[in-house]
Order: sequence, then C-alpha cells, then structure tokens
Amino acid sequence: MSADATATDANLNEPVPDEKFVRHSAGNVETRLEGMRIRGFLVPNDRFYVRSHAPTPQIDAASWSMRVFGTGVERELQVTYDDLLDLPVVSVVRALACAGNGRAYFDEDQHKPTGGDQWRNGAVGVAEWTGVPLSAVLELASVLPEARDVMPEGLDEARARRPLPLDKAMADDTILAYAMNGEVLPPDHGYPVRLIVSDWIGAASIKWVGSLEVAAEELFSPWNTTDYVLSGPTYPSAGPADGEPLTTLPVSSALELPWPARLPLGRHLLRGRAWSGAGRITAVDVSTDGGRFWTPATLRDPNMPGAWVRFDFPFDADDLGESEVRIRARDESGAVQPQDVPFNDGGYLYNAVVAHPIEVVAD
Ligand SMILES: Nc1nc2c(c(=O)[nH]1)N[C@H]1C(S)=C(S)[C@@H](COP(=O)(O)O)O[C@H]1N2
Ligand SMILES: [Mo]
Repeated sequence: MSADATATDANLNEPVPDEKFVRHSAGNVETRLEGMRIRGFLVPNDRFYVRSHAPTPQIDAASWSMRVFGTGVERELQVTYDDLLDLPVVSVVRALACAGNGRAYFDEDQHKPTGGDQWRNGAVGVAEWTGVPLSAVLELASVLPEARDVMPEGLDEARARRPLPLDKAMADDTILAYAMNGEVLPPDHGYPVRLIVSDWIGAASIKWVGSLEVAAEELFSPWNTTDYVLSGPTYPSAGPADGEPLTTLPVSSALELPWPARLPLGRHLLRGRAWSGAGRITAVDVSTDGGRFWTPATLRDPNMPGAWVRFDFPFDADDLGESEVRIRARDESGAVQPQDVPFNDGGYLYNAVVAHPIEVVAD
C-alpha cells in the first residue's frame, strides 16, 4: 500500500497524511511517533493525535462565550474570549493520553477483543498548553463553600461532558487552554477553548468548552457512569456508575518504531517515550529475550512529571528474522508497567509490557 500524503478525515479540519497518522474511525487518528524524525520533546500540532466523538464544530471566537452557573456558585456569568485573554496567563507542559491507548493489545496479547478504536500506543502526545487556571474563571462567579463538582460541556454534537471533583478543578495545573505549542488552539483540538486536566485520562480534557456547571451535589454524565469507567468481570460497580470512573494515567511507554518494525542487520539506537500521571519516570528497562533479562535504557532530559521522558538504548540486530523488544517503565510512585492488565469492558488503560515485533532483514 502506498502512503497517502493527502488523506483527510470527514470529521476533522486538518489533513491526516499516512506519514503522520494511523487512521481509525472518523475523527480518530493516532500519532506515528516514529514519524517525528527530529524528535522534539513536544509533539507538533500537525502530528498530535485526535480523539473526537463528533465532527469538529466550527466556532467563531468573537461570538463564543462560556456560561458559568450552578448551585455551587454565587452568581451566573458569561465569559468571552477577550475576558479569558485578559486574565493571568499560565502554561503547562503536559501529556494527553486517551484511556483507550493500547486497546489493541487486549485482543492481540490476550485474545479478548473490545469494541472501540483499536489504538496501539500512539493515542498520546505532549504539548505546551497555554491559557488560564480554571480556578480563576470559576472564582469570577464566586465558588461557594458547598461546591462539590464541576461539569465542563463541549459544544460538539456529542455534547461531551465529564464532571471533575472541585479539588481537581481548582488545582493550579487544571487550565482552560486557548493555545497549544505557542499557536492558537487548532479547531480539531478544541478551538477556541479546551480544558486540560493534568495527569488524568484525555477524556477529562473537554474540548470546545461551552459551559461550566458548578454544583453543590455530585454530578453524573455518560462519561463517568457508562464510559470511561472500569467495569467488567473483575471490577465492582460503583453506585450509579457501572464502575469506578477512570482518572490518573498509569505508567506507560511507547517505542518510536513502526508496528511491526523492519531493521537491517547491525547495531541500532532505538528510542521511545515513557509517561505516567503518578509522577516522574525514574527508570526504563529493556528486554530482548522475552522478559527474562532487563537492561536500563538511558533517559534523556528533560524528564518532566506530567509530560514524558525520552529514552534510548542500543539494539543489536544480529540474526535475520523475527525478534522482539519489550519496554518496562517505572515512575516515582514506584509503579511499574505490569505483565498483564485484567480485562475491562471498555478496553481502557492497557499499560502492560508489550512485545514490539521487529523483523531483521538483510540490507
Ligand atoms: N468536546 C469533546 N471533548 C473531548 C472529546 C470529544 O469527543 N469531545 N474527546 C476526549 C477524549 S476521549 C480525548 S482522549 C481527548 C483528545 O484530545 P485531542 O483530540 O486534542 O488529542 O479529548 C477529550 N475531549
Ligand atoms: Mo480518550
């Protein structure tokens, strides 16, 4: 199959060339990490994965405004784009990763297929997000002591919405972002304004925010009751939800190699990235013998908590034919990528060690 350099996606604004993305269902494209030949720390906007449940809405920032309301604030108000630009600015460098990243491995490694897009490890990216702390906007409406949950809602046809507990909403690094990597937030990533909920699954970071409800009571939406919860044979249900809502991203890693990879005989420097919502990455180990013997990879600066770290290691392609590389990252909470992830209905948070297939070929 020849690569399509002009591919588009019916639900997205920007082109999605094969060189940059693996395409899944409409509106859902996975970054080819190996396609980033200059390997910057940040993923450029035109290579950043997109996960959208509905077409990108066309929104005019000049007429856009966001309603802040609910039983948890003293007064209701409308916030304009200019209002946001007038507030104090902050930037955070953070990973966004889809809860479904790695879903394909439930089927490939465990022979337990789940519905939904069959992402491998490219539904992840790191960007510098610029905007205002969500707390600054909520405080404009005066948050009441009894406030409990905050529900951002998207202006897309999916009306995507997912409540956050107040303490997470008020955290310094929960922001309403209007810029991404120094550019105006692209339409496919939430223009004019999206939420960035640091360290949590991507679904928490609502795009195209049109309203913020602050409530004195607990809030529910499809995204914390039936979707983006841990449900399945080994998981208990949780009150009105089918299972515990997913929050923190587990420690994970990805190689910057095609799947499967083809390498000529000889020594190669292989590379990848590791991330965790639970803190800085402290070690990345590599095995080329099926997971018996592990050697450390070299971590390359910067190593930023909440973002990711780049790593590399030498790989000797000595024998023609099939071989495999396994990566196992550890974070500062002590969590290590597991050998297995118990099956869950949504196919979420598959962060187990995977055997990356490499075919060694003659030049
Ligand atoms: N309004 C809205 N926000 C959304 C979504 C969506 O479909 N609609 N998808 C969510 C999911 S599941 C993920 S993983 C991230 C993806 O962000 P990105 O497309 O900028 O990479 O956005 C989240 N925010
Ligand atoms: Mo997601």
